[in-house]
Amino acid sequence: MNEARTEKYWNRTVETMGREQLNALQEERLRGLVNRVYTHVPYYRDKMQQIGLQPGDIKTLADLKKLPFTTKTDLRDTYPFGMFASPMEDIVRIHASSGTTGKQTVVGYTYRDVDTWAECMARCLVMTGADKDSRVQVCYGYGLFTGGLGAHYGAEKLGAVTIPASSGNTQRQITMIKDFGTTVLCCTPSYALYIGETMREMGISPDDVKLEAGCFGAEPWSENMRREIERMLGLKAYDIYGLSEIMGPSVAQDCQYQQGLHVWEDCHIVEIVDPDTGEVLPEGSTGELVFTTINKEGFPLIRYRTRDISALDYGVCECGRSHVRMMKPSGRSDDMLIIRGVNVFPSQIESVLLNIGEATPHYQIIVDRVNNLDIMTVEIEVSETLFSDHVKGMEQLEKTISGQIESVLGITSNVRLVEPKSITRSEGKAKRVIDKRKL
Ligand code: DLL
Repeated sequence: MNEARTEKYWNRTVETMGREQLNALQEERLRGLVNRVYTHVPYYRDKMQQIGLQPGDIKTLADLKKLPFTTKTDLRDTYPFGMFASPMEDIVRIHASSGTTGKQTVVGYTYRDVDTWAECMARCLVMTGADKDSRVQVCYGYGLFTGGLGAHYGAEKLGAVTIPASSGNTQRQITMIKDFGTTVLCCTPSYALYIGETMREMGISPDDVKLEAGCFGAEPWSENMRREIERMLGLKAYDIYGLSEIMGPSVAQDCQYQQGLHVWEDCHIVEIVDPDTGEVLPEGSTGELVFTTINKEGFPLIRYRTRDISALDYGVCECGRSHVRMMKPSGRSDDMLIIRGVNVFPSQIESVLLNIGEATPHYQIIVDRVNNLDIMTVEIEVSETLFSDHVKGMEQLEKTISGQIESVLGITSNVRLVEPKSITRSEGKAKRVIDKRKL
């Protein structure tokens, strides 16, 4: 158990560290990181050499902008382990998330990395008021997705009773919430709403359960949705942000004042850049979040372009934590969709369709939210001959496509074959996605 822990903080020394000291720590760790990747990751060494940069050129935080960006494409090019900075014998965990094509983005953690991650997650849980007497039900998916195990290790580090429920089987989730006296719920905000709704259908009111707080994230959600979840579940809803490439859940979370999400700056340097030019933007500007991981061994990243749009606030927060706050991500600068917590790139669906002879490349993805659950429908034009054929063949093809989409993305979809030329042709960029969800 962490000695520095008090009622209010998990790690007071770090969480309330003065700006000067925090920046000094970041600089020291940045220098260590640059040396580490230059020595151990040939991909980074080549990139730096190409622009004539030596590790010794990076001395202060102001030098950060000399370093090249890292993008999802870099991770794909080095798939699966090419960016690891530790030998495989020191890697103890692997996670993965979807990439823009069939290949996943693979990340690796050393034992120390898993511990650092658990520390950050424990800080997030304590920010919600949780402590070792809490009962934390983790309904994020367990597996390659970072949500389940990420929240789990943090809850265990805190010393709370950890309930590894994983996602799905909503009625059973509610029975556990009730019978086990769950006080903290960790899941996506859309699943939280669904749990709330199912609870109501089961005749269970928020007064019948002991829920106090929730760490909800992995997808964008609005303030309205926050209030709705709070009303339905009778808890205080916190926004937790993260991405597999950086750490999974716990990169940032809001405190009780909910004026932005504190980014754990002893572990990450965060910048906001212009999504088009890559230029670093002044404090307060809205742009793309870029992270440099300064406290990771296995898979450290330099200036990783998240594609998430946000802004930073370095102002003093009433909670006493000095770490910068990022505003709720307001969208993305690419076409990635998050459907039931799963990252989906339209290009992944396109590649499934192109592998199926009878489908034409004209398709549209329609996303909607029905009863608080995301529903994805894929409309695809088929050839004249197939369309005039009998219905049975069409149904069979719809099933095949839906099955293949599920095997690639891991989520179900409704597939609808439509008449040739019925999908509106575009004169510019094709509008592949219609997102009807009102967040
Ligand atoms: O979603 C990690 C996570 C798990 C975060 C559980 C929070 C809770 P990925 O699957 O790699 O990792 O997806 C990362 O999800 O770049 C954002 O676009 C989006 N995202 C994550 N958290 C939030 C949030 C996990 N609180 C991508 N608000 C990110 C808005 C979020 N978007």
